[in-house]
Amino acid sequence: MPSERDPKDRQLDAGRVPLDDRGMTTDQGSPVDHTDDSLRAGERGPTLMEDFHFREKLTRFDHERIPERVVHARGAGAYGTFQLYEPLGDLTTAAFLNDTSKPTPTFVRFSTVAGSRGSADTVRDVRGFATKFYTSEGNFDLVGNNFPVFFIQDGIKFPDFVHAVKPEPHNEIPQAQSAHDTFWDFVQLQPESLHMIMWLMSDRAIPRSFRMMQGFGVHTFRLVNAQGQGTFVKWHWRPVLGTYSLVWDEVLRIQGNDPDFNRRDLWEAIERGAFPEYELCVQLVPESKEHSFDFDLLDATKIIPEEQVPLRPIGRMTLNRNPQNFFAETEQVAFHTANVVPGIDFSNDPLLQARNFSYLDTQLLRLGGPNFPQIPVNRPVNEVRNDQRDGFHQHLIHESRTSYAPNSISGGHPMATDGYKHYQERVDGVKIRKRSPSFDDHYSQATLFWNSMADWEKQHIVAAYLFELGHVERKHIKEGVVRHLGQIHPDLAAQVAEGLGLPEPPMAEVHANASPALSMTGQPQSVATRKIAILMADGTDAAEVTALRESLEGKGAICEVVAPVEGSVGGIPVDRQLSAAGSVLYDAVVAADGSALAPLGRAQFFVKEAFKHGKAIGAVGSGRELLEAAQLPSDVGVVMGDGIAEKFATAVAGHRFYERDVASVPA
Ligand code: HDD
Repeated sequence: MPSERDPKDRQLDAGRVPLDDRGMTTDQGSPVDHTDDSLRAGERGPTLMEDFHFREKLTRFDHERIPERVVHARGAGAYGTFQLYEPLGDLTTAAFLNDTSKPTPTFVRFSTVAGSRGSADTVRDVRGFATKFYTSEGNFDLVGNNFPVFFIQDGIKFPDFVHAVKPEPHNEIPQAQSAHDTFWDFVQLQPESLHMIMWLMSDRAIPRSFRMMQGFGVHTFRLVNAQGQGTFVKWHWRPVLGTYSLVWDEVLRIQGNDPDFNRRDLWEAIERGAFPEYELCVQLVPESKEHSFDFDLLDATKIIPEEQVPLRPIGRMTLNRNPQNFFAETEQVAFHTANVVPGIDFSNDPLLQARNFSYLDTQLLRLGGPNFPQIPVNRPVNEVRNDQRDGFHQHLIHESRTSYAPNSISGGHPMATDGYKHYQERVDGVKIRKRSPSFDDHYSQATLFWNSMADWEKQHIVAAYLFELGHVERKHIKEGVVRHLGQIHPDLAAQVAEGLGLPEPPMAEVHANASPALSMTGQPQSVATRKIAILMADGTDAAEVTALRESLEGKGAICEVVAPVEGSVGGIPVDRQLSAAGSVLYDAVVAADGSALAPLGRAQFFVKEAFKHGKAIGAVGSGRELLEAAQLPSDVGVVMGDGIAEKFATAVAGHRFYERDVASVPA
């Protein structure tokens, strides 16, 4: 727990129900003496209507569910704090971006987009990264994703896009997958989606952890200073641990081993005190430079390359507290792009404008009426005072005898005072249902993305296209997508066409520009919070294992002993039984025994699978025999012998050895 409780945490106390030893009551507070049998006429007779406890209990149960979010239904949340580095008064009046003396409380919800509430975490999908800042001037919601661009340019296409990616309407198949006909039909007919699709086919779509992914506000927003001067801004979250991903084959297996993989990882890290941290950065564009790019700042399918406008770090968020009740907090939290504070404003991005309608609208349905801002997780920390009244689930008792303005009876209160001022932008235009020609280029930045990838990233992108289009039944859809790939890059198009057994499409002449910041190579490296399985069995040299383990744990790694039988091995407690553990739940493996484990197919598979997924593998003592039995070649990231502690730690910190040739490894 953080040493000092923040204002949001203290405010939540009013809604908290501590567990104590007082007796059970009904919802009306009447004591209950028996809850296991309904009231009936005779031991074998019918249940009586009079049994109010029975009726209340069943009714409450029947009404437990609320509609899941139409997108981003599956998510996990955490509270945190945001600490500003230096006042930004030259750019914005926002109080929380000017006051460095105290941190701003936050709540973050991470999510997948397409799947239902109970779907697996590790699917190929965009991840939501929504942050509520509880500022002294009200809530500011930064409702972002882990990709900096989006599928469509105008929010009026959002229902079409979501209908296409969701399970197909006749049989509700497939769950939480984009690998099906309707999604790719939408893509081939809507080329504005192609840049986003490049991100979706990359490993960015399968993050190792919510703690190891970036976040983006996507749209161009506006900061406004005290002089009323505007500056365009793009918001970025940068994870302190670096941006890392899983590999596709691993993802498929994690879904069975632990469908809650990302949610559990976040929860456990916070419980352990390894608080996830993200740096908030901004890209700033003066209004005078609005038209100095070869794309439109209002087009949400485009990035501003970091090499063109560098990121300026402005503060750091630390997630330090898990919610106490999933439904009350994580399910009921309600984000809205239009929740802004003075000094932060919108741009005319048509996607953002649509969102500014949609989020409030959806919360009214999902949370059952207009009083959802009173739900504890949604309440701003500053007091709410206005003439809004009544509605379902009103919790407040307004004492004022008036609820209109102006009034003379209540002294005119509450009075509109100095507050949010919309940016003074001159707007002039004819009513027209048409996109600006500056939104027309759908290929250049998809090419930029491809050009910026390392070889292993390109291979993974090709493999992803083949997996996805391999699940598409209609040939004309595959052909349509491949035609677009010919406009993105001939190398990409040729490989995908070949894999699908299709002729090469017409190839465009493409540019060779790259933005190195788009590649996931060169991330900060650390062993901290990496999960390592130590495979042991009776006969393991416990002293050698203990020395390695202490060294790794000293660097912040999490080691778990995996053994064929629960209990302990050589006095070291076993954390997980081999038959209940998959290598895919770990970042790296140490084989610490050979004689007992080498004959076991499951142990051999464990190390072989880890090898296939590019993970660091260490061997101590007779552990080498297990690697031999699994026929593992000596390769990069397979370490043993003298100085293993340091060598292995360096290998684990490197995340994955993508350069290994694993195509023929049969795990
Ligand atoms: Fe959205 C939820 C992010 C476009 C309409 N969106 C939602 C969430 C995130 C995003 C992170 C989950 C919030 C939570 O955890 O509760 N959405 C984005 C981003 C977009 C985007 C980064 C593009 C840049 N969204 C978008 C458009 C529309 C919506 C264009 C509609 C016009 N989004 C919604 C929604 C949701 C939602 C239907 C579902 C549940 C909710 O809002 O609270 O209103």
